[in-house]
Amino acid sequence: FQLSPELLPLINLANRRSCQFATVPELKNVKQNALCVPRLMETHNGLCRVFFFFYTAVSPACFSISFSFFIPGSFFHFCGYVNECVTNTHTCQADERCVNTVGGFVCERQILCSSGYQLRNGVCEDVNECWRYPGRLCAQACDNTPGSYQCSCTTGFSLAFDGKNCEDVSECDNNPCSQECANIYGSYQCYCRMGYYLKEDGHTCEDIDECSQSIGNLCAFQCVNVPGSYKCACPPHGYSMSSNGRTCQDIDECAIGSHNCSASQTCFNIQGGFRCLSFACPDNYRRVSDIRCERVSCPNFQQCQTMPLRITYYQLSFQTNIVIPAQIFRIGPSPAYSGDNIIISIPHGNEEGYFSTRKLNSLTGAVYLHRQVREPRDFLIDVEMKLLRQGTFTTFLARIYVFITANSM
Ligand SMILES: [Ca+2]
Ligand SMILES: [Ca+2]
Ligand SMILES: [Ca+2]
Repeated sequence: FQLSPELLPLINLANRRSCQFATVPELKNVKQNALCVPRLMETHNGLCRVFFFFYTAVSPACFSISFSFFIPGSFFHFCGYVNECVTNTHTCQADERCVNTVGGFVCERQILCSSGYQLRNGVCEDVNECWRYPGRLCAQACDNTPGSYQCSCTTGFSLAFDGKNCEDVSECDNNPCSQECANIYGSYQCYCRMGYYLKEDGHTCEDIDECSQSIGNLCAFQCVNVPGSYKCACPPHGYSMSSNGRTCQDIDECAIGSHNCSASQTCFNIQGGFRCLSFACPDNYRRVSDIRCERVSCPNFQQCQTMPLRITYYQLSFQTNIVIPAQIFRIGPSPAYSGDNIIISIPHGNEEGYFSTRKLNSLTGAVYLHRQVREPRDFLIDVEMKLLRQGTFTTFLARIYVFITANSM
């Protein structure tokens, strides 16, 4: 048989690179293609199908083509196929890809995906670089974006210039703290100077009210809160601050001369103040010292026994927290002789009963404060001692100023 000439260009090209030829007779009437050998024969619906392979001149490869014909018979049926994509007989556009098929070809649209995209099922899909290269692209966080990705950093870090690494933010440069700031890796810490505390917002320093926080033992008298610290204060008059800054000490007005006592008065310093005392001697007495008056004369024996022979002034100062009963004064004859006996009493100044007397022995009497004096207060008590010596009474009077002052502070 003979191939029709119009078929020859179609089989002129091959798309196969190796062939194995069966030992079957040559078909010499296809000379133009150098060689054509049947490779395989099979029966098909009573037909014998022969596959021929043609060598081509242009390419040392084979092109398969099948012929079908009857045995015996005088005609054959051409049912081969041609690769239109190779023979450039396709009609695909320049941006389309020709795909050979049995009996024809299809044109596939050439889809070129831009970088960051990949073709999947005919569409360009974004590549998730963060999933594809986990932990390799970004130092901290990787965020996929359409067509690309973006590195990001957690709070406290900023993206470095390389777009990959994260650098600690120096937050303190922007003065976020109301007082002191310490930069730390990935964060920062505010802290406060002494006397301040950091509020819950972590940024603001607030003065510590030391006075309200301590249980009243910072200052002896009064605590005054000041920003960043506290101060102790003393009463406005009569006291000065001690060198320890906590306690108040009495000002000795008598010693420093800041009192206002007259020349005839005696200044007596007490806790928190001073007193101007007058030691006047009554009629019929003469002054024998700064604190003592002596009787000049007595008109009769009776009066000599009851009028004090001597009046002596004393000043005592106690604080309101004195533990009672407290022995505050002792009195006795001087000199004393055996056989002496005394009687002690408080004829004046004890109307409210704060004081009492007791005889310790025949020669000694004592004065007690036996009731608590709650507020600072001045007393002037007369303590009378009657001395019985050799059958005769002699009276002595101790005139005692008792100043109950505020507790030291
Ligand atoms: Ca930092
Ligand atoms: Ca304070
Ligand atoms: Ca004083």
